[in-house]
Amino acid sequence: MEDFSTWRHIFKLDPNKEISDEDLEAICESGTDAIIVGGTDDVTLDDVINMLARVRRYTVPCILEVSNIESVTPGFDFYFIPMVLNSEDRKWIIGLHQEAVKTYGEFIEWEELLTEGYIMLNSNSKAYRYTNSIPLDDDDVVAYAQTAEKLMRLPFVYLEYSGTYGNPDLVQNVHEALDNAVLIYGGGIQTKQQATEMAERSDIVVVGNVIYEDIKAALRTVHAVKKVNSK
Ligand code: 1GP
Repeated sequence: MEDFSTWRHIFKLDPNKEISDEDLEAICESGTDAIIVGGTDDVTLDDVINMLARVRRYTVPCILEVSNIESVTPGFDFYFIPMVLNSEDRKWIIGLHQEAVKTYGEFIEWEELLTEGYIMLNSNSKAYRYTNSIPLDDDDVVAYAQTAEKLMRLPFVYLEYSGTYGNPDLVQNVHEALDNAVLIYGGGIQTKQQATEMAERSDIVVVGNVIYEDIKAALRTVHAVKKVNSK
């Protein structure tokens, strides 16, 4: 099994968005540690299967970040299961999870599942609104991260700024507050400098949107992250 504790950089591909074979090859062969296939809404089984088949031409580990039960398919290396810790709606914290276990429990390969304690931090993002997330002050964020690690013993804490660049000081504070959980930072990374700054303050940096806006800039984030020693 892949040792995700050594991962530093992940590209997130939206199964809903178009990407050319050439760009996909560049992403998969970039030296990134893994590819996450994931989106917010409108993720369909067809699109997920299509993306899996295309990424599987390369050796890079491929993860499905599960956003709905209907689009789950076998064949990924891991399944990341988000629990949105600052959602107001129990469905996003534990509800859909319980439903999925009830329906598909006997088919689940438990060791392939890894839970992410998601903390939504960009109130303008689709994911934040979609999951009925609520605003937090910095102390709340640190406490949620520690709750995820210490009480829930989740392997990942995910600071999700999707679509906007986050607050490096807050990311650093969260990182310092965690002992065991792997801290994932995602959101708004468009330059090498941003990638470096967040890599210095987290364990894994996730790069998404810029893949579709500026592929060369996206590829440059890999080296920027890899050369940083964190913690
Ligand atoms: C989204 O955290 C990821 O879930 C990455 O964010 O798309 O803004 O890079 P961006």
